[in-house]
Order: sequence, then structure tokens, then C-alpha cells
Amino acid sequence: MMTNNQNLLKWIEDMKALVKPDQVVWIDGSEEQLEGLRKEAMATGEMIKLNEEKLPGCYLHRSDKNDVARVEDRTFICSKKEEDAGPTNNWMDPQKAYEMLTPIFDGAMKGRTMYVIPYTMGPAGSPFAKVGIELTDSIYVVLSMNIMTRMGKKALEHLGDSNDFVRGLHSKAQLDETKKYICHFPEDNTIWSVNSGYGGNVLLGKKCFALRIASYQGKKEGWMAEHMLILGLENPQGEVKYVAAAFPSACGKTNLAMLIPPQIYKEKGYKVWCVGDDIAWIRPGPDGRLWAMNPENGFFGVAPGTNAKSNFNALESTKKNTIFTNVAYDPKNNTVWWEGLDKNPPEGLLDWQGEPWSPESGKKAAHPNSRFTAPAINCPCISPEFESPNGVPLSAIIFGGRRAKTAPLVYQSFDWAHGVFVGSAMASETTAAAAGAVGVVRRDPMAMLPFCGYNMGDYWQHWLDMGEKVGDKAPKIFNVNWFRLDDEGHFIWPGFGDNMRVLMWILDRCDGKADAVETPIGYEPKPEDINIEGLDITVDTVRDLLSVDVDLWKQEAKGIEEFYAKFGDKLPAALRAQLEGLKARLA
Ligand code: OXD
Ligand code: MN
Repeated sequence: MMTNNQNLLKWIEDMKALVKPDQVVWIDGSEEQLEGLRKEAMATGEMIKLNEEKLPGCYLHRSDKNDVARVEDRTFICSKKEEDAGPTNNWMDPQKAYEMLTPIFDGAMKGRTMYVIPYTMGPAGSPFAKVGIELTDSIYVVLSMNIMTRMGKKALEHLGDSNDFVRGLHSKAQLDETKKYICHFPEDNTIWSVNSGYGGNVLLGKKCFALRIASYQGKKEGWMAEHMLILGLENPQGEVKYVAAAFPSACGKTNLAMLIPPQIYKEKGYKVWCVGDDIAWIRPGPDGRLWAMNPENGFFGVAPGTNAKSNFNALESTKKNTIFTNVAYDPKNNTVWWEGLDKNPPEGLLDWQGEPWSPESGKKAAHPNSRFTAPAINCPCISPEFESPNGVPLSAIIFGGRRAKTAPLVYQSFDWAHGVFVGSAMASETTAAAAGAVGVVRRDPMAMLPFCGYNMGDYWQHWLDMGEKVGDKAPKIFNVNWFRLDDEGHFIWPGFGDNMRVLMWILDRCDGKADAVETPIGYEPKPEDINIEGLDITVDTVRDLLSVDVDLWKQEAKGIEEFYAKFGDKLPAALRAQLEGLKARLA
């Protein structure tokens, strides 16, 4: 035992009595203990040690074939009142949820070891940092939490005698799909996850704590937990400005977070620094501005499509001390492979389930949601402020989605409240859209649809309140869309590193250095103010990318109105007023 914290010890005793493990092991975070666990996982086949020369310290793990992604339909917010979970979450009464889960957890760890993982989200000692304890019967979880969080003794020191820790209970149990549940009890600071071994469901520090529970804590305590990357853009004078950005899954968040500047900017001495790729905790600093911190310690990235061209920095991050899950395996070289890594799948490859694979087998070698869990410090462009206890001050907040026609390349909100409206109306279209066809719109406010731990209407009100609190020191809010399609269904904007050209306009706006044109939806750049030097597009293309189709926007306003209707009187009046304002400007 490594603590005298009676709240913690009592809770662990209660959980032990429930899951009945053969033994309990406290994770102290020492390399010695971790190495022992790696050896054990190799002996049982839970992990395969990869080529020590090519991929030092790296391992391959395979999850159950029916257990490969987050399960939104089995994810619940268990608040006392149903309206506190809101219309966008699955809800269960907390008492009923505990009653239902108790027999599932009862004896689930018989014959197994229960690992006690103390961890912090954020560096221990930081005013942002929060403690979680995860109890689990999975070595894979322990080793992955070691990459994704700060784990071990330091976390207990940070906690001291406090009762303020998130109680996470996880058991793989029998991996019984019909009894798989990811339940959050925000009012109890508690998460119970059972019958899954997949990262997003079982690395409880990430989506479960750092977004769902933390968003609820932030509402109570006056801060925000957001599904956002954080990046720093350094100019040739060495000044760094920070932005946070929210995009739905599969919109290139990790790519933007680790962006490599185009040649024309590199030459001049511009640099981009990655502070975080998925989650931002944001709070007012002593200077009255909003400061953001990445509570995680690693990246849980999607492997397929990652290559030296699409995301050099992410690929580099996976070259040591990384755990790969459900990618393909090359037994000859003892390395890994996935679709989009290169065009030459090695001969003799085994697919993500360990079955022989060849390009003719007509199936994917790596699972489309195969992942890497990589230490953030591996990233060549990791920000020097990554460990900063105070986080970084935000100049801008960026929302975005995947829209074929409606949203322009970039626009700025009129003010904070209008920016909250823009975020609340965020949406992406399904990508299968054939040439020119417009996909189905899925609303994903602030990219938090599956991650907000309470009523989304109350969450929007919290955003509005935070803006009031910081007043004119608030970051400026923008919306971007890298995904406009031409009539043949091709992307018009080059994207990737060239997105920096848009970031430059955004930061110029924040500095009062760039003009804008007022449109019904917000402020837009003058087409000639987006730098296209070195690109094979013209100012007319940029003009096209910035065009606002009033008819499409009238439809959009209707879509927002329908979505808002779900929230009844939880919809903040200020957002209703914003919608009316948009409609009036479009008329
Ligand atoms: C993620 C997600 O895994 O947003 O980060 O789905
Ligand atoms: Mn995410």
C-alpha cells in the first residue's frame, strides 16, 4: 500500500469485496514494475514484443474481434435526474445502474490480479491536475495508462488525504458483449466499465474522466473540459500564439495538431508546436485570459492513413515505447503495418486478428480503427510548454467540420456569444458522398456529442457564462472547413500543412492586423488575404471557397432549429436569439 488516504483505502476495500480478485497490486510507476508486467503480458500472449532495433520498447496487442471501438449505445450518464443527462446522452438512474452492474462485477476478478492505478490528468502539482484511480484486471490497461497519463506514486502525493479523486472500476469480465457497459456517475465522481478491453472504453483517464466527468466538474468549478487539440504557432521573432480547435472524429485533428508548415513559412522561420491532440482543459488564468492544458501524456491515434507524408510527426511518435492495437503484424521482421503506411504490404503479413493476409484476401490487414498509444514526448514538434503547470494562453478557439458546400474555408464569429452559437451548430457530413452529392448531416456541438457528461443545453450556458467571465480577454472564435468539394466531388483546398495559411489569417485577426468582410454568417477574409504563394490555386478559387450560399444557409438554419428543439427550455435564450439573428441576416 502506498497511501494512508482513508477515503481511497475504504473505496478499494469495497471494490475488492465486489470483484474478489486473487491479489491486489499497487502500481507505483517504477520501470522495474512495468518491465515485470510487460514480461508477464508477453508470456501470456497478451502482447507481442516488436523488433527492438526498429521499434525499441514497442508492443503489439490484439483486442477481441468484437471489441474494437467505443460503444456509444452502451455508454451511459447516470445522473439522479434524467434531464441532467439531457437529450444527447443515454441515461440510467444511478441506483438502478449500480444494481444492474453489481452482479456483473461480482467475482469478475476471481483468479485474476486487481491492479490499482493512481494517475493524474495534467502534471502532478499543476493547478489544473486532477487525480484518478483506476482498478483494472488488464495489464494492457496498466501499460497503456502509463503512456496516456502520469501514473504511480506522484499521483498519490498530489492527492494527499483529499477525497477528490475519480473512482474508476474496470473489468474485462468475460468480454460479454450483451453485458458491456460504460457507465458514468458524475455526481459520485465514479466510472464503471465492464466487458470491454478496447482503449476508448477502458483507459478511463481519457474520454470517460478527462471529458465526460471533467466537463461536469468544470461546470461546477468554473472551468471547461473540451475535445480540442492545442497548438502553438511561433513566428520568426520567436513569439508563440496558441489556439485550441475542436473537430468531430475523422476530421484531421491529430494532423492539424502536428502540422508541418509549408516551405514558404518554414524558410522564414515559422514553427508549429503540438501541446495536445485530443483534449484541452481550459480555465481563466491570473491575467484574466483563458489558459489551456493538455491533461494527457500520450497520443491514442488511429494508425491507418498515418504515413510520413500525411503526418510525419505522428508516425515518428510511434517509433519507440509505443503500444499498437489491432494493426497488422509482419512476423518476418517482427514489425507492424497498416493500410496507408506505404504501398508495399510486407509478404507473409498477418492481419489484425493474427490470420494470414495478402493483398488478394479482399479484407483490411489492419482494423480501420487500429490504434497506437504513443508517448507525447516522442513527438518531434512537442511544445516546450507541454509540461507547463499553467498551460498556455489561448488567442483563438477554432471549430470545424466536414462540409461539402455549406461552410466556407474560414469565418470569424461576431463575438463570443455568436461563437458559442457557431460551436453549438457544428456538424459534419458523412464522407461516402459520391461525386458532388451532399452527405447526411450529423450535428456534433463542439465535437462533444459523445463526450459531454451533462445536459448539452446547460453546457452551452456554461460556455456563455465563461465568456462573460473573461470579457474582452476571451479568445476570438472561428470556424473552418477544409473539406469543400467542387462539382466533381474533389477537395478544393489542399489541406494538411497548407491549413497553416488559414491559421495565419486567424492569428492576424487576433492581432488586429487583418481586415475582414462582414457576411450574414460572420467575418470572412478578403480572398487576397489568404496567402496562396506556392500553391496551384488562384485568388478566384479562394473566393469560391469563401462563398456563402444563402439558400444553403437558410436550410442550415432550419437544421439548427430542429436540433435545438430537442433541448426544450434547456436551450439558452442567448442561443435562440443568435439563431433568430442569423435568420434575419439571411432574409
Ligand atoms: C478519439 C475519438 O478516439 O474522438 O479520440 O473518437
Ligand atoms: Mn477524440
